[in-house]
Amino acid sequence: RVRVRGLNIHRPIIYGNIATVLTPKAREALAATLPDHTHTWTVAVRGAASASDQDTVGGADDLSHFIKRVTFKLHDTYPIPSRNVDKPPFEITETGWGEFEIQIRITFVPDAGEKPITLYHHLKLHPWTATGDPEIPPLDVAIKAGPVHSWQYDELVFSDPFQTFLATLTTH
Ligand code: SLL
Repeated sequence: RVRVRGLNIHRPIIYGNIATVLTPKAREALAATLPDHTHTWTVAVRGAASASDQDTVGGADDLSHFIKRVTFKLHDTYPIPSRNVDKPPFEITETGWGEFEIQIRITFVPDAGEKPITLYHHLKLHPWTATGDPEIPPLDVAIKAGPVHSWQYDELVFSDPFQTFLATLTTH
């Protein structure tokens, strides 16, 4: 296994969440089992390639050629809080009532010879208010504000990559 010394190869990603207030119908459906749930949300890791690249099937947004698994560790109030996703889209959709820190562990393909990395994302459900008021806005205010997005940009850096792994990265 030959390493290409002195080379850093970067892959841009975004990770974070979108959250929306449950519709009255969705709340009704959950009323018997999870009456306190107010929001639906999706936490995800995605490639941050340009929009035009993302239109290409299997193009630059496909992280699966170097990511083997993403493990999302949710709050302990969730059944089976540790959730593995082994193929794109690397995301989990859930419902809930509260914000918490999500641990996102990225495991790379064996060929990469890279240790897993861990990212942290604060699940955001409630919209920012103009006043910066820390109070949770009432649901009718949140509905008017629309979906909440909270995303962070990062770059995965592979240093001195194995030759075969470099070939995998650069041919995708
Ligand atoms: C808080 N520290 O108190 C946080 C905890 C936990 C969120 C938030 C539902 C889990 C379930 C859920 O939204 N948990 O019952 O399925 O705000």
